[in-house]
Order: sequence, then C-alpha cells, then structure tokens
Amino acid sequence: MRLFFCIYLSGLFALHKSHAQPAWVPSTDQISFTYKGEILVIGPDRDLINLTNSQSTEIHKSFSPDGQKVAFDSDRSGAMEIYTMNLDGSDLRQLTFDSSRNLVPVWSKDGKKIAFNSTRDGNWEIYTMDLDGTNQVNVSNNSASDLVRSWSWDGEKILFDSDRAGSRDIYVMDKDGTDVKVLVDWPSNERIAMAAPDDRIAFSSDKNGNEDIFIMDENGGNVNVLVQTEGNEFYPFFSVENRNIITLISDASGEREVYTLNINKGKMTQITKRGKFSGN
Ligand SMILES: [Ca+2]
Ligand SMILES: [Ca+2]
Ligand SMILES: [Ca+2]
Repeated sequence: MRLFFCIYLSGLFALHKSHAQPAWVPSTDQISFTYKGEILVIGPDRDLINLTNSQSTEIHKSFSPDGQKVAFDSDRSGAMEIYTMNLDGSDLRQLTFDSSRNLVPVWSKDGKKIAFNSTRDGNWEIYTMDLDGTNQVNVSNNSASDLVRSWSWDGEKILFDSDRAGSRDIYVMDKDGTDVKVLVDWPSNERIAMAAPDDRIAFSSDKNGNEDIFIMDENGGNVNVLVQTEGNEFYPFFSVENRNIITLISDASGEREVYTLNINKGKMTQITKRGKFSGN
C-alpha cells in the first residue's frame, strides 16, 4: 500500500508529461485535456487550442459551469497554486498563496465554489473556497491522504478518495465536510470518483490487476464495469450536453491517450495521438 501511495503521489506530477484529465468544455462539443504542462482544447476544426501557452506547468483544470472561465493549477509563481482566468487568458487571478502544493481545482456545479487538494496542513486535504479565493476551509481534516476530483451532480456533496482505512477507497461527504460515508471499501485501490448526470458515480479500480472504470449508484450499490481493457482506464468525465458520451484516459495503445466512450453502445474512440488529434 505504501509503495502504491508513493507512486500515486508522484503520479500527480508525472501525469503532466502525458495526456491527462480529459473533459468536455461546457456548452460545446469540444474536449479539453492537459498535455506536457499546457491546457489544450480540441477546437471545432479539430485544431488544438492552447489555453495557457506558458513556460510554467499546468496539470489540472476545471471549467466554470457556464464555460466562461477555467480554474487550473500552475507552478508559475514557483509553487503549485490555483488560478482562474477567462478562456482567452484575460482576468487572470491567483486564488491560493502558500508554499505547499495546491492541486486539482474542481468548480462546483452551482458555480459558486472551487474545491481543491492541498498539503498546507501537512498531508493531502480537501479544501473549498469562494471564487475570489476567500473562505478557504479544510473540509476533509483527516491525517490520511484525501483527494477530490468531483462534486456530486446536485452540487451538495463532495466525492473523494482516501487511504484512511488502508487501501484507497471512495467516499462522499456533505460539502461542509460533515456526514462522511464510505461508498467502496474493496482491498484494491479505488480513486478518481466522478459524478454522472443520473446521480451515479464512476471511479477507477485496480481490483482486476490494472485500472478499469466502474459505475455505481450514488449510495454505493449496484456496481458495474463501465470500461475494461488490458490497459489502464481512469478519469471518466460526464457532461450535461454529451450525456451518453464520456471522456476518459486509457493507455491501451501503449501511451496515455484521450478517448471517448459511448456508454450506450460501449464504443471507445481514440481522440488524441501523442499530443495531436488522432484523426479518427
Ligand atoms: Ca488528509
Ligand atoms: Ca480500496
Ligand atoms: Ca483496464
């Protein structure tokens, strides 16, 4: 478990060398992802739009629900901090100011809060803050490694993974940090819980020897396989507009690439190929 933990945390930083964190851009049919420290969007003509174009490293991003702004982490100040900006790069605002690691901003479904992960209190904790960076609150407050990737679809709860019971497991808590419940407590490692529009929750698990994506009811019941290949699949992202097509990462081709999956047809389509549109 300890070895996995070290690999996992170093993985948070190694990820920026390959495709990571695919997501639909709200109110569009465009797909965003990060690659080699930049935030990229595959535009309407399958061209790549670079939202950051920076010397610094950006690894994770989250769009406001109206699609007008993007929150992201960046080391441009010398430490990993959370920022927001308009999609054209204007109105850049730095929201966190400490020398620890602040990673993975996740915009709330009502647009009013940003959750993120930070080591400022000595271990990975989940924080929420207002859009101007005020009211930063540690809502996980547990000596284990607690990591957020998604709010619940109704925006009232925070989904997260934690190793507080040994292996990594999937948890949910109210957005103020109360009423913590474990949803998946398998002996394997479960992580990256993501909300679906029908209130179900997808997550990845290595229970079958490599990472696959599972989906379950919001109370943790009725678990089913959503994506399973010989490679590693993770980071399922659902959107309002593209209800039945999720974006995800798989390394089934040998490289971590962005795919879409039509969850009704079970059909996966490769979207990226080494930093470019794959041409499919
Ligand atoms: Ca913690
Ligand atoms: Ca587990
Ligand atoms: Ca797999």
